[in-house]
Amino acid sequence: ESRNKYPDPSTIKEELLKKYPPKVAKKRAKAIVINDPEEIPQVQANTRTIPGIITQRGCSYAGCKGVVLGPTRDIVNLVHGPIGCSFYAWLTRRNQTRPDSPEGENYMTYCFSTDMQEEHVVFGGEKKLKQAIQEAYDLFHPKAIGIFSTCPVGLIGDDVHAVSKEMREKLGDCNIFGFSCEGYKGVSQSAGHHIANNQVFKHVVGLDDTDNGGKFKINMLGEYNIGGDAFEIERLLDKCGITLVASFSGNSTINQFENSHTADLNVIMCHRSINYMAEMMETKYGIPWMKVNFIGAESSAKSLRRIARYFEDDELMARVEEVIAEEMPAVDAIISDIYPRTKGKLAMLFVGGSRAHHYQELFAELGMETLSAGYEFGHRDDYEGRKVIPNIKIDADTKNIEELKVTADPDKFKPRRTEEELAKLKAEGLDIREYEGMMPDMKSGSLVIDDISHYESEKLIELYKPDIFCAGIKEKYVVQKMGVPLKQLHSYDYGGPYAGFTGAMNFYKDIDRMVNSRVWKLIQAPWEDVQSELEATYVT
Ligand code: CFM
Ligand code: HCA
Repeated sequence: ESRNKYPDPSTIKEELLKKYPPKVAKKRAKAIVINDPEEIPQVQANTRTIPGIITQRGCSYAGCKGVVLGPTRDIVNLVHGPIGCSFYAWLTRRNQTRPDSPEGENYMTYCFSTDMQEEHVVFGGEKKLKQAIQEAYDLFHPKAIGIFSTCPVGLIGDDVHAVSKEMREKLGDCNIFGFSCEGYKGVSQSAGHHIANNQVFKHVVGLDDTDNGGKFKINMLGEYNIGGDAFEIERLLDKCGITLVASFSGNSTINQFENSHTADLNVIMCHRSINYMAEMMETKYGIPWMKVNFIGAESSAKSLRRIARYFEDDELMARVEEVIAEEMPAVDAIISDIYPRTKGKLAMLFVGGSRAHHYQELFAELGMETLSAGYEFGHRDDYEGRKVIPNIKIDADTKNIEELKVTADPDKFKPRRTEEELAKLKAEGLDIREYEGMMPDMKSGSLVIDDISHYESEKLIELYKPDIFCAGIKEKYVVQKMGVPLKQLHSYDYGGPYAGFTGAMNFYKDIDRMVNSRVWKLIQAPWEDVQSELEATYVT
């Protein structure tokens, strides 16, 4: 067993905490747990980062503007704030887009901002915001404009919702809505996801009742088309004869959102960022939701089967089996070539709120083990699983959740599946409410670390020397200077898609190249050059 050559996990945990002042060590100890899949320990998550620790986290504005609304192509995303907030969020996420026609609207490449100056911070920026909305409207005549608040907006009290309403009424044919997603709200991107979900549900979902046909109609939630992942999933759904009504929000349009309540099932890829939408759509329109995972060939097959089972249609189930049988041989051929070179290698994943779990599957398919993993901003259910924490409630990050749960016309929107039908499906082996978190899938003794600090990652790498470390751009070059390759699981570096069967094959090849390149051995890690090491001590 490869992991035997390491000190036991409690010693490693002690090492990670040793340098911290006692109060910090006490807090961090709750976020570093030694996994036991049989008896899942409780992990501290979704709490405020300790000031002074270098976190990987981002802000609420990033979660709202960048993550959830960013990949929608025909909404003008206008940032109300100083230019830096726009500039540093401009095309930094690799969400791909493919407009329906060359003339099709696509505002993704633009950077819309009110360019707030000191004058607006002092005297108020609402007038400037109205001008910016008018200007965007005159230039592009978009179907919709979203307004995103940055920190100063909340501090000076500009009312983006009132401005949105006023301009919506004035312009008449443009849906305008605001997001109070000031960066400081909540403790991470996670609060921004929630705010985005609420406002899109309130102002957009349900506006277009058109039935566009299709026998098996689903929405794909929490899939943002990074590196073209959604295109690969769409290819598979298409092949199976499953109709995608809306995608939240990879390569999406505002009309998809408006029409999304006509679907029969919501399937969720990234539960962390979009569960609120799923819950609200179930309450208001009777659309059940179910967790899927298209990362990994086996998981993709399982997800397609789950969708087919939900519809209880023999033809669909047979078609899904055919598609899997068609796709798998190419995957198996690549695995058998690469496996001997990757087997037994060790990975560590510290990413976001879902990928640090999902990508463990892909590594497992290559015979690689994940020694340690954690989310930046996941919640306890993302770690411990829905089985362990049943009936998790939507967090009350935002106050208006009850008001959003107004019930739609019961004649038009009946539950797509009654409680009895769902119970029957469950008895037959499809529990649509079931999903695993990270920890039930990880080995006993693995270290699960929430909101890992920069110091902790360096120490972990020094102690474990993994064959690959997965994180983001802020970590990439620091880690590589230690002689360990870093795979960005946010942007996929320049690669992808990694979803579905084609994606899995792309991933295997990229990882093979990275972990087997000899270049890493030529780098001298800081701990190998004792001379240059400067011992630092924390102030207590
Ligand atoms: Fe969901 Fe995402 Fe992720 Fe996320 Fe993100 Fe992202 Fe991520 Mo970066 S929505 S939680 S807030 S899967 S942007 S596409 S890669 S941290 S693991
Ligand atoms: C965000 C976006 C991000 C950042 C990625 C990174 C992304 O959190 O605001 O740190 O490399 O996926 O683009 O998560």
